[in-house]
Amino acid sequence: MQLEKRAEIIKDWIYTAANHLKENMASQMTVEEKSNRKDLVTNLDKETEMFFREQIEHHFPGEGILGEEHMGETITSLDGPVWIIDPIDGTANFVLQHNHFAIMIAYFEDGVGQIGFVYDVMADTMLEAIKDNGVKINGQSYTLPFRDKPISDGLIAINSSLLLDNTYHMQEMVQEAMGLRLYGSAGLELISVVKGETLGYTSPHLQPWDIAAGSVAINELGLCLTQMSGEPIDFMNPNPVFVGYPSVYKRFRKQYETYKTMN
Ligand code: 2AM
Ligand code: CA
Ligand code: CA
Ligand code: CA
Repeated sequence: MQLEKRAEIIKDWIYTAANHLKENMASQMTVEEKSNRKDLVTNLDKETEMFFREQIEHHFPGEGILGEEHMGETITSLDGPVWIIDPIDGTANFVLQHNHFAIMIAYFEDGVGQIGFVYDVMADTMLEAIKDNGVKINGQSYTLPFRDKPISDGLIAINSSLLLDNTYHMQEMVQEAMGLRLYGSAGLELISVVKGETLGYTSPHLQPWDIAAGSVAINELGLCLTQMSGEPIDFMNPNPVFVGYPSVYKRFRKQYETYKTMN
């Protein structure tokens, strides 16, 4: 099936799932802790992942699925067709704010991102990317507002643990930038970079489902995204990540290379 056709099907699933979340988040939410009291999951995260898995198994039987909440079989390699799902990105925001969370779905073939959707549910912003076919926001073709800007001319986002521990002296990046913004959802951070609202984002431990969908848009637009070391993202394991416009990405990398042996 053509990627464009697949993308239309995925978009329908996402709107259906988003309506379910909006209808149920005020009254039907139960919250559990995962690894610690700040790492949450709700029944709605699990139901949403189950919904996507059922749709994939029905429409695309036999294709691999990697989902954050592990609601079914998982994959052992990225060979062939693979779906990477984050049913709710920004679960803490979902629980505490009922706002500022995203649904993210990526479709990969042999380890290469083909389709990526990041949907900011409450803002109703649908970021859609298809490899070699560009990026759309809410159905409109999207191009970057500028090719590049230095860190001194814009805002940046840094994961709060990197900032609090001042890992790689990351606070220096905040001093150089116009300011700091933290959204609490990797997906919304990536939308913000795509729109040019922030120039870069870094986080020490992003899972494949945190970046798979956004990576398709980032690549398509020619923005920079790698592990902190400069190695390509590993979509089977957690990654320390730098993403951004070229100058800010290079500035992050320089900071990392300067201070990596001191942390
Ligand atoms: P999540 O809400 O899907 O778990 C919050 O800073 C961002 O980091 C969110 O995108 C969140 O995704 C992600 N994240 C990854 N691992 C996390 C963890 N162990 N605890 C909380 N957030 C995590
Ligand atoms: Ca989570
Ligand atoms: Ca996530
Ligand atoms: Ca999640």
